[in-house]
Amino acid sequence: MKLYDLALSGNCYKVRLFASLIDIPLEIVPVDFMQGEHKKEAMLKLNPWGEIPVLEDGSVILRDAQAILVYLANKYGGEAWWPNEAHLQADVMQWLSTASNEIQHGPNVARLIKKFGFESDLTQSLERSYKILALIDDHLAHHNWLAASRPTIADCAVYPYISIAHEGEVAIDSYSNIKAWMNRLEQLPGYVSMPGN
Ligand SMILES: N[C@@H](CCC(=O)N[C@@H](CS)C(=O)NCC(=O)O)C(=O)O
Repeated sequence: MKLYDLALSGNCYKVRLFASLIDIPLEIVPVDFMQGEHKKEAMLKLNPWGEIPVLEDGSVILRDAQAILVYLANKYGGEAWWPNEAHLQADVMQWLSTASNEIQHGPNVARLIKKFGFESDLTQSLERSYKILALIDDHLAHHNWLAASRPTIADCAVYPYISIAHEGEVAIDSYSNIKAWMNRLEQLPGYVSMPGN
């Protein structure tokens, strides 16, 4: 199974982290992002969106980190990580959406601006970051894990960009429940880090 990957990408890290937690081997195919390889013909054949991560598992080709997590959990991770029960599955899904919306437009954008010099609205990305961090911190005051009372792909989707939020100069030190949750996640067997966290 191949993961078209960039080491510095939090979205790619979501997949690397989960694959490691469930102990499945991934063949990492580094994509030369700085040279725009993800926008060239070979990669666009795999993902016309021109984005990574992309997973290739035999004839199955998938884009979007959240979708890839659902696939891997369903196929290889089992019910523990992606519950069957309707309300628990929807609970996990809420957080996958949070990862691709509020987190992507908050801490991820702040990091793109501060670490990589992207042009975007820093004030807006910081406002969005602190709004979602406060909500997550409140949630974690009463929950050890984001969804389903156990580690799931919800945690794998939300954790990466929070763990590197400091690279966007988003301060997470005052969010004690988030910090405790990050510690719990970092103690899971198979946990792997990414550059910066
Ligand atoms: N919805 C996608 C977004 C992936 C994404 O934005 N990937 C970045 C790298 S972290 C990328 O490939 N950006 C290239 C571009 O937007 O042109 C996901 O969650 O995987």
